[in-house]
This record gives sequence, C-alpha cells and structure tokens, in this order.
Amino acid sequence: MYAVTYELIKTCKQSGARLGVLHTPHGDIETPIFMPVGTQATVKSMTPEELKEIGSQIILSNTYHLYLRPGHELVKKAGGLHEFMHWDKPILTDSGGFQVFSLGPLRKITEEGVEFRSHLDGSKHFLTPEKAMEIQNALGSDIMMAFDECAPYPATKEYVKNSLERTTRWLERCKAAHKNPEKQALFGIIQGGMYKDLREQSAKEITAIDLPGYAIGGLSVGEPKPMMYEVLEYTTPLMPADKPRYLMGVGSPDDLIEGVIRGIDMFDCVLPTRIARNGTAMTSQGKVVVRNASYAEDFTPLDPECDCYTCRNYTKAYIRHLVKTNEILGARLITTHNLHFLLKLMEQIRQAIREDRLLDFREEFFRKYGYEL
Ligand code: PRF
Ligand code: ZN
Repeated sequence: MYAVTYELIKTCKQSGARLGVLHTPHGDIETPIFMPVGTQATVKSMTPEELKEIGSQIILSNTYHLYLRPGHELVKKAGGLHEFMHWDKPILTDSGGFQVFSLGPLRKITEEGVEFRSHLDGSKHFLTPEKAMEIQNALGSDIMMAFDECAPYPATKEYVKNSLERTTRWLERCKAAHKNPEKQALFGIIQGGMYKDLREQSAKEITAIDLPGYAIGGLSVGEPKPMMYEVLEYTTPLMPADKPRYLMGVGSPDDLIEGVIRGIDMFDCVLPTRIARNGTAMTSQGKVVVRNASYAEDFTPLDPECDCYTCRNYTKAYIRHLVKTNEILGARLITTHNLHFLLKLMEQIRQAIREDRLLDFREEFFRKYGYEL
C-alpha cells in the first residue's frame, strides 16, 4: 500500500478541472493546492504556526540544500525533517536534480548521475538516483521526487530525447532504491521539453512505472506562457486519472488558474515569498510594488479585498517604510500577505470547481487582476 493516495471528489462540468483529496501520513490535503517553498527547512521568515494560520496544508523543501547544510544525517538524528523544523503537516521534497542543473558550469552529467561543486564552498559531490533516495529517506518527507534532468529551454530535439530517456532510467533506479513505499511516496517526473512527441514518449514511459503520483517537469524554464499551456493540454490527458498531477515550479496566479483548468492538482513556486522580500505584493488588483514613491502617503492596506493579518493591521505607507529601511518585518508582512493571497486563490478555485463555474471564475479574476506577472 502506498503512503499517499489520491481521491477524486469531482470534476468541474464547465472546465474539466479536478477537485480531490490527497491522503498522506501527515494528514489530508485538499487539491488543487499550492505548496509554499521552504528550501532550507524554513519558509523564509514564517513560523509553522503562521503558515497554518494562513492555510498552508503542505510545504516543499529541497534535498540539495539540506544535504549540503546541515546534512541529511543530522536531520535524521533530529528525528526527521518534520521534527527538526517543527512542522507536523505534510512535506514534499524535491530531489535535487533541478537545483543541481541550475548550477550551470559547476556540474557534469553522466549516466551514473551528476557531479557538481557546492555553491557554498566549492566542494565536490556526486548525486545519483540512489543518493537522492537515501537523502530523502533520511529527511522523511511524505512525498519524495524522483531524480530527473530538467532540460534547458531552448534545447535541441536530440538533447531532450537523450535527456528524457535517461530520466526514465533514473526513475527505475529511484524506485529500486526506495526502501519504504508504505511510509514515503515517490513521484515520477515527466520531461520532454517543448516537443509534443517527446512529451508523449516521456509520459508513456514514466506512467508505465507504477507510482502513487506523477509530476510534469521542464516547464516554466523561459518558454512563452502559451507554449507551456499547450504542453499541459496534451500532457495531462496522458496521465492516470486516479493519481495526483504536480506541475513543478509554477505558481503565478494566472498559471495556477490555467494549470488547474488543464488538469493539474499540485503546484509550488518561490515567487510569492521571493517577490515579498523585495517589496512586491500580489493583490486582487494585480502587482503592487510597494517601494514605489506613489505609495509614500497611501494609508490603505496592500489589498482592499484581503483579510490577512497584514491587510487588517498595516498600511502601504508603513510597509513601504519598512521595505525601504530594510526592516525584517517588511518581508514578514508581505510574505504573509502573498502566501495568504495564493492560498485563498486556490480555495476560490476549489469552490468554483465544486460549483462547476471555474471558467467564469477565470474571466472574473483576470478582469480585475490583469494579465501581467
Ligand atoms: N524537475 C525537478 N524540480 C523542478 C523542476 C523539474 O523539472 C522544475 C521545472 N519548472 C522546477 N522544479 N526535479
Ligand atoms: Zn493581505
């Protein structure tokens, strides 16, 4: 029996989007869901209590970063990642594949795995499918991601084909090295770049390996948005309906809505937390760059429609002051608001699916929000 199972509750009659529940060892998650990113075993500046208050049901953390620092053995000694960071709800860990590939000239790919130099001290390491499983087993996440290669964009068809075929072989090795499928779920990752036949090949190969969930990787890597939507349109129908579908590294408000309409159940992205720290809020009226001089004497909240802790108690003028003086509280207040905004957007999406009106919701949302981001 798998550690994680997906229960389809209903599909939206207007859009085909899915409403479901993901059952995990640390509780149930309502889908579609957005997962805040806690790369270093912390969602930057937020306590777990604060995350729960704004409605986080699951968070994502990173194998690569925790392996380098503080080390997965140390986390294991602490009793696992949940215990170490005082978070008792579900955790998904990314495999490190994507992070290692982002190192550029610092890494070398072979059939065996990826050799790379630490971005911290330049020390040499070798990450393989087996090692990625060993690290994630030590961390004790509810959902572990397979070790894959995210091909760059653009890339030649030959490169992408070789890469996706290696990713399939790596998934087989991940599955063979995975010791406790009843405690931790392993998700496979479909690659294939922007090539339709290669996406079809990868989807076929990856979903032929029986696993409790599947992800789509290799998107939101610099391609135009309509291209990503097109890839989703032909890829999600090739994925099993009784398993969750996770679109990796995607989380702008427009992409969340468009992704759910194309059959995605799970998302993660650093966007809301990263832009918060440089003073940008996501609001029902679009982006608010609170640093701008126009907000110097604006004594209204970030978002007039928001009921988060930040919007109930603070003005743009005050938050702008905090951001401009580099005060920690500025980052905390905007992070709280941005995560609340995205998690509430997901709740609105789930409600619209329940009521078979997700296309109407999209239209209404974009009319107010605008299309930029
Ligand atoms: N693979 C993994 N993690 C990822 C991606 C991927 O392709 C992406 C692509 N947007 C984000 N995070 N393992
Ligand atoms: Zn708010």
